[in-house]
Amino acid sequence: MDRFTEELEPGYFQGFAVDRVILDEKTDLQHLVIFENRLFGRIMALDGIIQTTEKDEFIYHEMIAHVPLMSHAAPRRVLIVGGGDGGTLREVLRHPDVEHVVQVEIDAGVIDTCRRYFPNHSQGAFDNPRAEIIIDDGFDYVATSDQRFDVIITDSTDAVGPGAVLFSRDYYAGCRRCLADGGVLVTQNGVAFLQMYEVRPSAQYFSELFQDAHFYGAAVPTYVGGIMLFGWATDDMALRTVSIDTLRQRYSTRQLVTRYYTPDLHCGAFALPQYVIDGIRH
Ligand code: AG3
Repeated sequence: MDRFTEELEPGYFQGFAVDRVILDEKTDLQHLVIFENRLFGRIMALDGIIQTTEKDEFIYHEMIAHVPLMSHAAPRRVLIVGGGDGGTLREVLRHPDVEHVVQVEIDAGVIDTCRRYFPNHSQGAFDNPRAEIIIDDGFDYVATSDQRFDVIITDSTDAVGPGAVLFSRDYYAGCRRCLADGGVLVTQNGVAFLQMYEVRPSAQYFSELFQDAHFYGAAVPTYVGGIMLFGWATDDMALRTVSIDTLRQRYSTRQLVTRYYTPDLHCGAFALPQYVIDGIRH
């Protein structure tokens, strides 16, 4: 293999030079490939779709974690569904108020492999005493758990394979029952321009189940095709409009150090292009 080609949507490709294949294996659930590229460092793909790279992972992980956690005045309990590379867990644990994080990942093979080949993603987070790792189906977990969380983050693959159920109405309803008062759900919702078919049903379900249903965006180079969207669902209308001064205050009190996220960007990320607004209108 001298070139890795990702074809997220038929008819449009992105390609990477493969400078070295590091791993090519089947986990119990998915086809996992890791290779080295001169621009992006190590890259991991699951079932042919790029999940994370060493160079640009900070954008996605900071935005999926800090937007909900900074919106919340005191996030103590956090649930991560998926996120087997550990990047989201690493960012969540930066918040000093966080006392307990439950991470439910369906594929133990992804965690084991990423601990070894992407140590800078987790940076020891899996061994943090505040973290509890459960190998299970996130769909079942939110349907049955008696735990309640201030923030729930779905750090999933796209809506194919084992991740598909994490885009269902029943899953979102499960998340809602696991949210504490004033809690918020944030989800990985795909690249807007290419995957509106993935965004639209989520928008519909969020609006049926939650008082405030919206999305925010970030530009992640390897999730090619324009901005990617994160879903936002909560019954607390105030969370999305926390003032920039409050965010700046929290940023400094919590002593966050980030490379993409800023309080200004946090506010701006909720401003969506008109084609997205039209696409999620119900
Ligand atoms: N999961 C997000 C994968 C996005 C897939 N690609 C796409 N839609 N272009 C990433 C997991 C990182 N922890």
